[in-house]
Amino acid sequence: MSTKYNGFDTKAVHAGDFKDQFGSVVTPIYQTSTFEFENANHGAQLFAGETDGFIYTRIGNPTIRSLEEKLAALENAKFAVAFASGMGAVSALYASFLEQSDHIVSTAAVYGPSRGLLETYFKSFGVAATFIDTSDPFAVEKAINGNTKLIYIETPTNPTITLTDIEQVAAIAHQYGIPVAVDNTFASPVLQNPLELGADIVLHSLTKFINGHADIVGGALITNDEKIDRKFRKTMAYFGTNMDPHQAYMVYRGAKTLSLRVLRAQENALAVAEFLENHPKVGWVKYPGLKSHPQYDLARKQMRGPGSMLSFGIKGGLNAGKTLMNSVDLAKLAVSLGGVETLIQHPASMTHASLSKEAREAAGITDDLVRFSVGIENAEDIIADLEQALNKI
Ligand code: LCS
Repeated sequence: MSTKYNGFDTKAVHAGDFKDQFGSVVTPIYQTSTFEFENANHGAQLFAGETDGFIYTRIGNPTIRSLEEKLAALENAKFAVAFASGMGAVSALYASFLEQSDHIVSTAAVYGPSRGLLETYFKSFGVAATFIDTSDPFAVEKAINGNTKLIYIETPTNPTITLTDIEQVAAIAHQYGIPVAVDNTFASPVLQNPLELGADIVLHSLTKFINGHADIVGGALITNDEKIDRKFRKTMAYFGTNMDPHQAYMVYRGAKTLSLRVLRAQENALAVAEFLENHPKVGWVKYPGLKSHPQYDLARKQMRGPGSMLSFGIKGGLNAGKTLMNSVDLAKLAVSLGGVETLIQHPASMTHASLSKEAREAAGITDDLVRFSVGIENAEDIIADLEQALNKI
């Protein structure tokens, strides 16, 4: 594709495509673990990095490269590395930046395992971590010490839907020469591009919006910095957290409709959030598209839309929430998010159960919090389902 066509949807459909000898319109799955060298010299040149090409699928593969090019294009970035899962990307991010005695500052309400990994394995390797409410940029500055090597924020957070001002955190971090990585999974590149707001690295769980069909897991790290990209690729190859070609093909295919899905789900989410906010059995609703969200203005500043993830609390706490989750019919009681189907789950007993109750409460993950990932079904059906389930409480 010529670089003169630069619209988001054009890139979603075409970026990463290449012409093969048969004129395939769709990027094929190169289902091969290894690649034949033309001769001994060619093999040596590939290993020395003196010529472009493929050696072995753990290190690189044409289908995976196509996906990486598409992902980089969607974040207006130069480089992307695809991983076996979002957690594969998270672990490669940590392993690329953190050595013994180093320190990381992160959002208290990050995805549970992103925090759990630091509190277990990386702690035992001698890496210290401070978890704070990064929605207060000054708290970030206070948490920085002489050993801080990475600031890792998630915005909006899973599941508290709290925002962090990426521009402000990046400005503070860069005064101390510290890189900033942003988990952009909840917003997707349709609604937010952290690199353009000053971040150095973007992380995605591709399992969510980018693939969008709840049929594959995957992850990515995206950057404009070639040295950082090389580090990620090396970490991926050593740890073996690479994606496989079939997985890459699936994500490549799903990503073509990314903005159609995200915008439709967002339209539905606003209708659902308004319905919930006006329902007498609902205690509170957290959705960046509602004026009641404490960071409504920040959402308008750094996001192109509020997305389709929301959390809410039912009056009557966990038991009432359990009745709701057991009574929904159209919405599925399942973890994960960002797919075409509406999902409901309870973070305190599911996705964030690995955190202590104190850590959960400090991060705002209360026992009554229900997380709702709004799909692309008809809004009136999603609302009718919630209404009948709320009537059972
Ligand atoms: N980052 C965020 C914000 C996530 O929500 C998840 C997964 C990950 C990273 C990890 O990605 P994965 O390895 O699963 O591709 N979030 C999940 C959730 O909320 N429910 O199930 C998985």
